[in-house]
Amino acid sequence: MPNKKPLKSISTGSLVALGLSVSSLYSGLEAAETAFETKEITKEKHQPAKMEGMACGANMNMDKTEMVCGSNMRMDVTGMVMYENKEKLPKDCKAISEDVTLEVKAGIDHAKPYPGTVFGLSDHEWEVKPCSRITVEFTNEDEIRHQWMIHGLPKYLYPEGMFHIEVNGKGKKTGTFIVPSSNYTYLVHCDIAQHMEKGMKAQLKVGTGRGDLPSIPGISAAKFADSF
Ligand SMILES: [Cu+2]
Repeated sequence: MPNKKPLKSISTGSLVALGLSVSSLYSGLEAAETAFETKEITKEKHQPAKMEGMACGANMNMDKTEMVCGSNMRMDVTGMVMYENKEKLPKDCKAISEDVTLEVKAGIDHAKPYPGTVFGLSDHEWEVKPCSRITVEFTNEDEIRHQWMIHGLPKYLYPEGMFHIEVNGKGKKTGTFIVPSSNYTYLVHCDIAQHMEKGMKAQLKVGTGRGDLPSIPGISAAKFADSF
C-alpha cells in the first residue's frame, strides 16, 4: 500500500519530538488561559457587588426578616434572590430598551402537557429586546424548592454569569436583571437535582436569539434521544 511507507519513516524519536511540541503548545495555551482567568478573577475581585454578597453569611437570621446582603442577595426562610441588578447597564448598552415583567409559575401541574416530565414551568421560552430590564415574578406552586436560574450573563455584572430566584415551597419571589445587547439564547433552569432533566428547562432569547437549546419542553428535541 502506498501510504504505508510514510508511516514507517516516522521514527520513535520524531514521535516523541512531536509529542513534546504538542505538549509545549498545550502548556502554552494553558498558560494563556490561566493568565486570562487570573485577569478575570482579578477583575471580579474589584466588583463590590460580589464581595457584598459573600460577606453577609455570619449574621443570618433565618427565622423572620428578609436579610439583605449588599445589593446582591436577599434571602429569608422562604427563599432568595441572588445577583439582582436593577441599575447597572451592560457595557454594550447605552440605555434600558424596555422594562419587561415575566410572570412564571413552577410546579408539577405544569408538567402535565409534556409526557416524560415531572416538574414544570408555565412557560419555557421568553423573547426580549436587547438591553431589556427583566423582572421575574416567580411563583412556586409546589411544597418543595424550585428555582428560576439563568446562566451566561456577563461576569463583570453577574458573579458566575448568573441571576437566580429560589422559592422554598409555595410562595412568590420577584427579582430583576438587565441583559446585554447581543443576540443570544440563555439557559434558564431549576438547579435542584433532576428538576431540569425532568422538565424545568427553558430559554430566554435576547434579540433574535441564537437558535434553540436542546430538551426544552414543547420547543426542542433532546440532544440524545432515549433508546427505548
Ligand atoms: Cu425545581
